[in-house]
Amino acid sequence: MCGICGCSSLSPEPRREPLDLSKPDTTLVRLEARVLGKNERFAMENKKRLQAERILTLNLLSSPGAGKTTLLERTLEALLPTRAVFVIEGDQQGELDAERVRRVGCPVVQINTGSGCHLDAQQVSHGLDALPLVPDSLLFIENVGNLVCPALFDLGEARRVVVASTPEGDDKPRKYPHIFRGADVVLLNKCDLLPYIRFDVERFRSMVREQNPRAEVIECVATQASGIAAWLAWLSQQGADLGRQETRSSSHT
Ligand SMILES: Nc1nc2c(ncn2[C@@H]2O[C@H](COP(=O)(O)OP(=O)(O)OP(=O)(O)O)[C@@H](O)[C@H]2O)c(=O)[nH]1
Ligand SMILES: [Mg+2]
Repeated sequence: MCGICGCSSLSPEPRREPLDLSKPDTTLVRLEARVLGKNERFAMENKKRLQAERILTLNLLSSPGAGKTTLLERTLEALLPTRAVFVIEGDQQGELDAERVRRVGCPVVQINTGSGCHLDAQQVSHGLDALPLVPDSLLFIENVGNLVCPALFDLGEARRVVVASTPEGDDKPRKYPHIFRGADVVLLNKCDLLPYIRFDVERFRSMVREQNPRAEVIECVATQASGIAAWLAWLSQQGADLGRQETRSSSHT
């Protein structure tokens, strides 16, 4: 699967069996610890840097084509008149998504992962260096379209946004649990297609709850900017919550 991290062999669940050094997968376990350990160090650095500048950072995750860039376009159109916003785009190859974001008028950097199937925290730290970031702003990171590997890699973000779309089927939260467990919010996109496909919104909502009771589910149609108001309200609440956390921690120092 991924030529960089070997993530087809990574397991996000803690291993229950004691490690038997005579078993052939010991090298894989060591590699796993090393890859994730290195990522954690970069993620921590990114987080410190972003928190110091009060930059609310959101990691956008979905399968390929669920509508992340379309949602970003609508979001940027709404926010850019009053907020400083930045975008890091992750794709295996090309600049197509960065060009779309640039057309809306937002500073953006494209990261190409080559054979890699997710962004990692070190790549994001290079992205941070390349952007003209300013304090009290917003940063969206559009991850590579993939419901599996990006769930394992903390980028230093404050919030995770999972975009699901109706043509993918209502069973995805149960089949790809890790990505849904890590979500702070789930956007159910392409709801305009509901009359034409078999998708039970209540079944989807209950499967999200099963994995992650705290994640709000927002139905939307990114192409028509429908549901965007609820998403923007959620976003502005996150900014307020982070502001309160900062005030609390600075009053304790
Ligand atoms: N019908 C419908 N189509 C949508 C909607 N949102 C996005 N699309 C279409 O879905 C396709 C993929 O949208 P993108 O926004 O590029 O999806 P993405 O998640 O950014 O894709 P990758 O970056 O390749 O993973 C495009 O043809 C969009 O026009 C929606 O709400 N309804
Ligand atoms: Mg995209």
